[in-house]
Amino acid sequence: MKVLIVSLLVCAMMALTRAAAVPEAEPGKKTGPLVQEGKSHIVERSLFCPRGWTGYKGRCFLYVPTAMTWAKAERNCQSQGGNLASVHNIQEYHEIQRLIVKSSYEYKEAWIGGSDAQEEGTWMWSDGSRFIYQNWCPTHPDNMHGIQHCLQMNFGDEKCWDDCECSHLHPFVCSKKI
Ligand SMILES: [Ca+2]
Ligand SMILES: [Ca+2]
Repeated sequence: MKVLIVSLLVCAMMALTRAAAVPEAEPGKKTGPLVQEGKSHIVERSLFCPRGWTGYKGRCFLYVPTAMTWAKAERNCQSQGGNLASVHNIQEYHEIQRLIVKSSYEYKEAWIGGSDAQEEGTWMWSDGSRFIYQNWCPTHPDNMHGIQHCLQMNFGDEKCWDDCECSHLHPFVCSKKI
């Protein structure tokens, strides 16, 4: 009897796990291909991002290796339905770093969406989200020569954030909501 109950429980758990792995289809909404069992949550969300973008916790990210000014980079992201990426915790930052390393095989300096160009010292994200999490390098932001208003990531040995002249040319990372 005990064996029967245990095997019934195992069956029920397997059925529940299977149900959780397959996203529910919403009527009228195009769904991505079915997710194979064992694939991670991250991969599952990528199915809902445009080709080439990587899904992470409700947003899609794209590393663009072409070097541009901060403003041109922001416009480029906008033309693809997004903005330069905002970052809200260390996990997201590491995920973006992984994207860059995967493409360029190094921790390349890159633009993300932080800027204090509107008012010195008041940092904002270009996607309108609140600027709370910060990963500045020691002694930065320093607004050197009074003209550093754009946020480059992967700076220095610690691969942290630096405020930099917005006219510098860097590759960049876009993000948009799924
Ligand atoms: Ca500044
Ligand atoms: Ca600086």
